[in-house]
Amino acid sequence: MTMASKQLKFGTFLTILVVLIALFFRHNNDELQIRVTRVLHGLENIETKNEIKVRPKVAIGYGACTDVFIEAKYLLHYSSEIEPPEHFDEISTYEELMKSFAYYFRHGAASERYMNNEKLFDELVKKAKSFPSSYSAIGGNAPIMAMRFAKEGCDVLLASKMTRSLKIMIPDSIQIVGGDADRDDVHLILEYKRGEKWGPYTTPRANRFIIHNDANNPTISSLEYFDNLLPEYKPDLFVVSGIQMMDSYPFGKGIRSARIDKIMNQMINQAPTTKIHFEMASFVEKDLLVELQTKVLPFADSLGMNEQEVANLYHSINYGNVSFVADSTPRVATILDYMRVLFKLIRTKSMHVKHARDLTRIHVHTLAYQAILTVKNSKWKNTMAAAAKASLVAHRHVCGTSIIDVNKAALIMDESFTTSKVSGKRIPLDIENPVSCWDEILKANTTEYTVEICVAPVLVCTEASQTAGGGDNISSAGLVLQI
Ligand SMILES: *[C@@H]1O[C@H](CO)[C@@H](O)[C@H](O)[C@H]1NC(C)=O
Ligand SMILES: *[C@@H]1O[C@H](CO)[C@@H](O)[C@H](O)[C@H]1NC(C)=O
Ligand SMILES: CC(=O)N[C@H]1CO[C@H](CO)[C@@H](O)[C@@H]1O
Repeated sequence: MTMASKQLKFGTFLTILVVLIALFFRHNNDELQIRVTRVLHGLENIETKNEIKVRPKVAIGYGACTDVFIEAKYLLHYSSEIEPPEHFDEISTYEELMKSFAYYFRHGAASERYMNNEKLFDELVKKAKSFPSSYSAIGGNAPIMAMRFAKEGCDVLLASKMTRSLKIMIPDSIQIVGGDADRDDVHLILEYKRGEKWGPYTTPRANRFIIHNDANNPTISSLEYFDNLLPEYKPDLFVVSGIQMMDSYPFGKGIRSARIDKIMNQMINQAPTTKIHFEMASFVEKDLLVELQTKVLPFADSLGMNEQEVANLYHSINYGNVSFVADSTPRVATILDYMRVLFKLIRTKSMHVKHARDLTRIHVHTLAYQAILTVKNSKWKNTMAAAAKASLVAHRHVCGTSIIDVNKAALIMDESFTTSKVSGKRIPLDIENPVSCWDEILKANTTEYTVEICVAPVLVCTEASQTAGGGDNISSAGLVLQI
């Protein structure tokens, strides 16, 4: 055999091998796409079977801001001088900003921090706005939740103090109370994509780091407007959010405590027919977390939070310490165990609290799945549909589309999951009926409660266009089918 024909043979062999490998991957890809398509249809079936019938009334507090979005890498340039990464409760210098950003970025953990240096903050906002890719939108938990509820057909009352120019960005169907601000609070949202590199760090998921220098939001200035209106409006659902803006409170802890007392009273004063939901957020101050536990959590029927916030609440209630970052892609078993412990602890602690409500719902949203726990035969209906809807909205929001393209969707939840790290059973993900629900008995002190737990896989958006506000859209989407 000549050298040339040997090479030819080897060449042919190589070609065949490449073709085979390609076929194998294509086959695998096709199979993956079929899976994604089936899960999508399964979720959509459950979602549409349960459309909202009457026009529920929803009241949402508190606050608003202008969100300025910028890709983090444009604004922050890594330098080895910032090592090591470090967490700061509040940020006062550029160096602290870089250290904090690195701290959260390497874990892909969402964070929201107060910057007490107004001059630096304004400079950063100005610089961010100078990039053509930067854009602004209305932000804050309350307005985003309000807009989602309105989009889903609810009648909405929103408590926010904002400028007239910001009010214009809110649909007319939403009634806003809270007065006019001279200047809107700005939140600078530094976004990054999954797998992005920053210096030596690679982030495991798309997320955002938010800095702000709020003057209005921390005072919850719109609260009093609700005192006058709510008794008349009689909402079906009252949502409490935006309290994390009091973290690193600039006006003194005594004043803050008095404001939180007012929030507590506002919750207590609602009619029993009004369901109350509290939306958690990124809290880092221990004192504020303690106040949340005594003055807010006992008076809510429902709690909503992400994977970071559930870990933080668990550590703060269980051990009294704060968790700044947690696994950004936790196993289902870990999250469900947190939810069980939180349910038991909050129920037990609330037993002797005057005017306390019975916690009957916990929703945790993560990148890969939605988990909702409700007490059976409580005021919350359609838990399975709510999990499906939350999951679909998670994709729609992050991809910025209302029609899901299976080419931009990935299923990252495993083919089966365990329900608990302690004594869980294994549940396979059924792609035709993707939302898994089951009943469990949970014991809080000596009382037994039957709860329903539903887990829905998220079709993760592989081309993230927006992560901020995701949690708000998702939480509202889950609530809307349950009220
Ligand atoms: C809080 O304390 C507990 C008990 O000492 C410990 O197991 C846990 O890791 C701590 N959590 C954080 C976030 O520091
Ligand atoms: C737990 O139950 C016991 C026995 O019924 C009771 O004495 C105790 O006060 C309860 N603890 C709480 C926090 O409710
Ligand atoms: C996908 C989606 O509907 N996202 C929405 C999240 O909420 C904001 C505020 O309501 C909307 O602008 C987004 O369109």
